[in-house]
Amino acid sequence: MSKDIQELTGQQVNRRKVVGGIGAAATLPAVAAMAGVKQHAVSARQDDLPSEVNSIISERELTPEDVTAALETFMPSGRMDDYMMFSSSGHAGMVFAIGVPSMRNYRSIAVFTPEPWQGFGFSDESKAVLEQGAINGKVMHHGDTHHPALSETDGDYDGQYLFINEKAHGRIGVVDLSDFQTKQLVKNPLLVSEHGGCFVTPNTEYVLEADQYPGVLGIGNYAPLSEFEDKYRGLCVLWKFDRERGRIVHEESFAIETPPYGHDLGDAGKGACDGYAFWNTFNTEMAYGGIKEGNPPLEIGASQHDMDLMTIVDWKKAEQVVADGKAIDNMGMKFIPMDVAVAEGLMYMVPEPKSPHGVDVTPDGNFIVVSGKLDPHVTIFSWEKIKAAIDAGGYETDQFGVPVLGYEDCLETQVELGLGPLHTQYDDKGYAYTSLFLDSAVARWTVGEAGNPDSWKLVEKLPVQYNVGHICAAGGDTKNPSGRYLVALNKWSLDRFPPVGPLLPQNLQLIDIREDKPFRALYDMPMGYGEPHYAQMIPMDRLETIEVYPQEKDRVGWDPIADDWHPHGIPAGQERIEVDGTTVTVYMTVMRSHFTPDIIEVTEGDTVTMHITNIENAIDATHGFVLGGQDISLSLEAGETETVTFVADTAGVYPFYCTEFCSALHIEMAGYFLVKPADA
Ligand code: CUK
Ligand code: CUA
Repeated sequence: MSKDIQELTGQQVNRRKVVGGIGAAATLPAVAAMAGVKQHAVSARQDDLPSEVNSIISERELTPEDVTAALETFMPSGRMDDYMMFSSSGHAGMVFAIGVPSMRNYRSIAVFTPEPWQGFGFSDESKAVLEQGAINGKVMHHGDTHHPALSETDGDYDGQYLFINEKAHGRIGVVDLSDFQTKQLVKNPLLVSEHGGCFVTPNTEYVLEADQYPGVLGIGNYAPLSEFEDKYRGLCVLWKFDRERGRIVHEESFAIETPPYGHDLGDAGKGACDGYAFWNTFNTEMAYGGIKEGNPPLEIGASQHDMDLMTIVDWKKAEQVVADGKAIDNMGMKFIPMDVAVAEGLMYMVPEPKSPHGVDVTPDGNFIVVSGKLDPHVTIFSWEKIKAAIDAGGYETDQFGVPVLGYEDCLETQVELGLGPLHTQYDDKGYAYTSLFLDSAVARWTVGEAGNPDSWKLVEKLPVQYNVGHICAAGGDTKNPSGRYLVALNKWSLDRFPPVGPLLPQNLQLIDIREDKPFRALYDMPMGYGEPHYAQMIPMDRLETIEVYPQEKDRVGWDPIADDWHPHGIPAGQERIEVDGTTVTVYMTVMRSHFTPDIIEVTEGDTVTMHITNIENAIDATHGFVLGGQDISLSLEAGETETVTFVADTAGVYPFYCTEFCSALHIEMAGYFLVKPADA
């Protein structure tokens, strides 16, 4: 390790150049201003740094690459990251908000599952959100989140909303990014599980998803597997988003019936192909397993054909078909039957290499890039050619009568990248990046020009650790990606981290994709939740969040889920307990460091409703409320009102207390909930 620290750390070199340029008499703040860093960042005595840094370098046996990677990702306390990445949490049904490049997890956002710190799923208001996602009346306590989708305006992330799909139950969650709060779940009534989503149209007119495994449409409807071809069907779903209200409108959403093929990932058209949506379709063999019945296992049965089919939906035309009253009602969902979709010319298919996974439209919308898990190429379709093939007419059809365009007619070119290509993202330098699951690598390749096959080229590959699924670049699926960082979301992490038993973390790796810098991994972020699948990254300055909930003179108590004043929010002085027979209603306020009232006495068997308002207006003045034995854990942010309703079913003495260390007297922020025996 003889390398001089000045060669190792660009920042250090810069700073010294600045010092030299302005003379030795420069003050530290002046140096800091010229170097573009905050004053606190240079408050250490500069002369001490090199030897101290050198000793850390030799102690830890760091290479020059390690040191620059450390500096690239280091955020001094109080310094903001450049980007926020919203990652799926996987089975936990949440979203994580992670800073890039520091790769620190700033927030979890409960979406599909109860989460005690946020109090999500414990208040009446948030329980009602979880109930929106109930299946057959049952509220689910897990959710398999896959694909977060940021809302877009004119094809760019606008920082207003985040949607995320849930594969196990075919649900979409709507998160408001002004307060990072889940406001709504929607459940498709036609199928239990879904996958091909969510992604948004360029102005977030619709949030799109599709089935993964076909079924009998209409949850609860039955047909044996022997009637798979006749009775089972797939779906492409367009959920209408009302941006003013910030909610999906079920009544204006619709589903399009498809053959019983599996759909995998999809993408909305933009630019040249705005108005269309694309879904990969696998298992055109319509295999359904049956190992004991003498059939091949599903994965073999579903891989017989050399080609599967990409589904193309003209959603603007579909919207018109619905407006013209040609959709029918199916279990409360507007529904375009397959024959109507074909007759109206809003659904087409194109053959594609078998077992496709990801489909990703290029930033300009001129090309559609498809990756097949069993094909070492990415296959690039030309939108111009697809459009020409659609306009030409005279189609072949599949056995369900859906038009199938000619593969060669639509193909632009193929690029051989390696084994197991899955998902593609783009940057602003004309590169595409594709994850290679089997190679455990990320490929960088050039997005070329129409009619010039030589312009499409593999540039380089970077090993990642290991078994990469999705990758995420800033704005990587938008019209305007930005090209500094890429995150690989890896499934396996053996040999990366200390032993934690047989269930290992997932590994998110931060990769430098600047053109003039080595293409390399900068940081490993183990994630003790799985499996995250996909993430989207937005410049930090596009997020505009509130700091406390709205308050007015004499008015306090906001319901974040209703986005309105809570009907039972109260200011200080109006706290009370109302008793009406066996019904007890408590109007409580909280502020540092007490609950008012702090003694509540009821009779065994009473139904108790508590409306609790945090009357603080200081940033970060959150109080918690737990009441043992009743499964109650609330998080009350400044200005918020929440309600809990329960039956005081067991006599006894139950302390309640605040769960956030809110003040020096936080431990004393407590009260007694007394339940008198009914016969006392
Ligand atoms: S699927 Cu998971 S790695 Cu749901 Cu996006 Cu490809
Ligand atoms: Cu309020 Cu601790």
